[in-house]
Formats: sequence, C-alpha cells, structure tokens
Amino acid sequence: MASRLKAFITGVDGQDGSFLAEFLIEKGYEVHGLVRRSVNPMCNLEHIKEKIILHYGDMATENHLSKLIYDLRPNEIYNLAGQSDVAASFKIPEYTGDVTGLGVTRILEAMRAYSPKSKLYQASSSEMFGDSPPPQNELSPLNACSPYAAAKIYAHNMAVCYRKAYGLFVSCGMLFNHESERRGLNFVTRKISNAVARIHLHKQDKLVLGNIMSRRDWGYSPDYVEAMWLMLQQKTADDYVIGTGETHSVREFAAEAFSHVGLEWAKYTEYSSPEFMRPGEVNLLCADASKAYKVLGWKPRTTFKKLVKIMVDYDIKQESGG
Ligand code: F7E
Repeated sequence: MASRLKAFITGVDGQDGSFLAEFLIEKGYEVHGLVRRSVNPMCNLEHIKEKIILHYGDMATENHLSKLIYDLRPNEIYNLAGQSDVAASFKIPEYTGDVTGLGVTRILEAMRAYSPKSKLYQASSSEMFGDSPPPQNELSPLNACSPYAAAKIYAHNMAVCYRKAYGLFVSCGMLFNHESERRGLNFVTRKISNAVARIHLHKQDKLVLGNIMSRRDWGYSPDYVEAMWLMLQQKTADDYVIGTGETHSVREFAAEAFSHVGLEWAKYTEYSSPEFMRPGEVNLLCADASKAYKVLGWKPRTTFKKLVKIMVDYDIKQESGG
C-alpha cells in the first residue's frame, strides 16, 4: 500500500493554516503543524484536533525547525507562519523581519541540508507590490511601503534564490487579501463584520476606522488554500499571483456589510482615526491572476458580496451566543 503523503504547515492555527489543514486531511495527507507555545492553537483547529499532529516551535529558532524538518522529511511544506499584521509591523519591525523574513531562510537551509526532495510553498503577499500600478502580476515591481512588505520581499527573494541556486522545489503564492470568518479582529474586514453584528444586536454603538479610501482585492481564504496546493502539484516550481481581479475600497466593504443588516454605514462609522492610520499605506491593489487561471486552472469561487455575507452572518451567530 502506498504511504500517505506528509505535509508540514507552519502557522497551522491561523486562518489559512486551519483551512489548508482541513483541505489536506480531506485529500488523505498526514498533516503536521507548527504552533507557538504562547498562542492557543485550538481555536481554529478544535474541530480537526484529532486528525492533525501539532509540534510546538517558533520561526525564530533555527535548531528546532531544522530538527523537525529532518525528522519529518515532509513531501510538502507550507510556510504560512509570520507576523502578518501590516500596521503592527511599523511598531515591531525587527521582530517582523525575524519571523516573516528570516523564518523562510531557516526552512530553506533545513530543506537543503536534510530534505532536498520536499516541496515548499512560500506565502508571499500582494503587500509586496506597494505602490506598483494596478493590476499587479508576477512581473510587477516589488515596492515595499511597510516593514511587513520589506520582510516579505526578502523572504520571496530568498525562496526564488534557493530555487535557482540549489534546484529546490519552491513556489511562491503572491496572494492578494483573503478573508473569512476565521480572520483575526485586527484586520479590517473582520473588524467591520464583527462591529456590524454587534451594532445590529445593540451591543456596540459605532465603528472606528482609519483610511477608508484604500482599495483591496478581497477573496475568500478556503478558495486560496486550494491554489497553494495546486502550486505544489505542478511539474516545476514557479511564482503565481492569486486574486479575484476585482477591487473595492474599505468604505465599500463597510457599506456592503451594514446594508446586509439593513443599516446605513455612514450613521455608525467614524473614519480617518489617527489610531488606525499607517505611516505608509498601499492605496490600490488589484490582481492580474491570469497566469494562475491558465497554468493552475484555478479560479476564485466566492464573490465579494458572498464573502461579506458569510462574515457578517457568522459574526451575528457568534455574538448571539450561537
Ligand atoms: O488593512 C485599511 C488599512 O489590515 C486593509 C494581511 O493579511 O493582506 C493583509 O494586509 C486596509 C488598509 O490588511 C482600518 O489601512 C482602515 O489599507 O485588513 P488590513 P492589509 O494591510 O491589506 C495582505 C495581503 C497581507 O499579506 C497581510 O498579512 O484597510 N484600514 N481602517 C484598516 N485596517 C485595519 N487593520 N484596521 C482599521 O481600523
């Protein structure tokens, strides 16, 4: 009998990590995940905790990561861990560089030494494009506007470098914003969906935001984890932009979310709050994912309207104690 494919996911307890773990379990993989001791890993993984093998560790410590990769020799590694909050990266730039940037170097070195046949998915990000003109594709310049973007560009370049220099199978997914009911409340979409639910239920009076004019290409996380997997099923490693090709402002997201519960966004929303404005901002992101559509046969399945509905409905249920 053929042995099961083994996957190792860093950041398995996050939004993408938990959806990817579910997806791979469904496909019959033996799934291992890296989680930090300091977080409660069970929140997003509660429903699959019997089906996944968790390892405690940190992207900032090389020895432990190397030993894990040496012991597991996974068929596929998905590097989803990191400090992913762009606003926070201005406050903790060094830490962001260490885990979001150098983290992948630790994995690449371990792969090169102990597991050169492993395939690696590196979570690159649309934030790397910064102020590059839209629509952004794989050839668009990488122009960092935040310490997070700078760390992601370093990680992306290291991934490409190890692919070229050592022939490792390393694919980078340049994913545009992707959201879900498992998104942290520090990201604007979930902050809005949660506030809308609470205002609807009379548990909160208003929503306070920063820059509502910035535009993002928002998709649904479960659609995007499939693209990650598809990248590792190709004959050769490569880089792919993943997004919907549609762009909406933060204001449009808020308007759609409030209108879903029959409320007028402007009555309940304050904006341009200095607390949520960033020292550097990315104004307009819109994906040209035609390469992924053609080569991977991937397409987003969830529309903007549906995404907002999923998130608001979930938060209403949660906030109602359901
Ligand atoms: O901000 C604006 C904010 O924090 C979106 C991460 O997953 O996607 C994400 O990064 C926009 C920005 O996501 C608030 O200024 C206004 O223009 O939800 P966000 P992000 O910065 O785009 C990329 C692809 C990643 O890779 C990242 O890891 O919304 N905004 N008012 C606000 N943002 C927040 N968080 N909170 C506000 O109150």
